Amino acid sequence: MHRCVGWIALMAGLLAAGTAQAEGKLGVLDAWIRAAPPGATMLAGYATLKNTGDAPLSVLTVQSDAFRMTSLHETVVDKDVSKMREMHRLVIAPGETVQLAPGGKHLMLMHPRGAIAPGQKVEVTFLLGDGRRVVTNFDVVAPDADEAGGAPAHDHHHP
Ligand SMILES: [Cu+2]
Repeated sequence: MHRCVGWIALMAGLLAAGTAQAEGKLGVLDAWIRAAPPGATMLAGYATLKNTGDAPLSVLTVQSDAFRMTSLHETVVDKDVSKMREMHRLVIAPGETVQLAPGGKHLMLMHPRGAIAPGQKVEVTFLLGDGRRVVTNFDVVAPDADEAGGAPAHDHHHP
């Protein structure tokens, strides 16, 4: 009897351990950086982030050797005024997709170390809450190309 209970407890322990291994997996799609005029100090990056794993994942921030300062921003409208603020943790549920897009959440890329020209690829690393890093290449795209479909007139823009 007691041995039997112990066996069940052991099995339960193994099952719990199995569950603990569940983890979120970050997929980054359609990653691009909006090209800016030479000398621009603020650029923005956009992408579709998808959690393809079976547990929530959190993105803490981004890093790139191509810029001196990088962060995750979101745009909020407060009394008709569009403002940006830093996001310190972007949580993505299993199976969920989060769009980083003009006028919304974006990568804030400041003070490029060199020219960022259309056609170039820029490596960006996403830092996850559990310490993992996801390295992605972002395509630098000229604004004309991405706005062919007609972006909102009061699109979020950087000074
Ligand atoms: Cu911003």
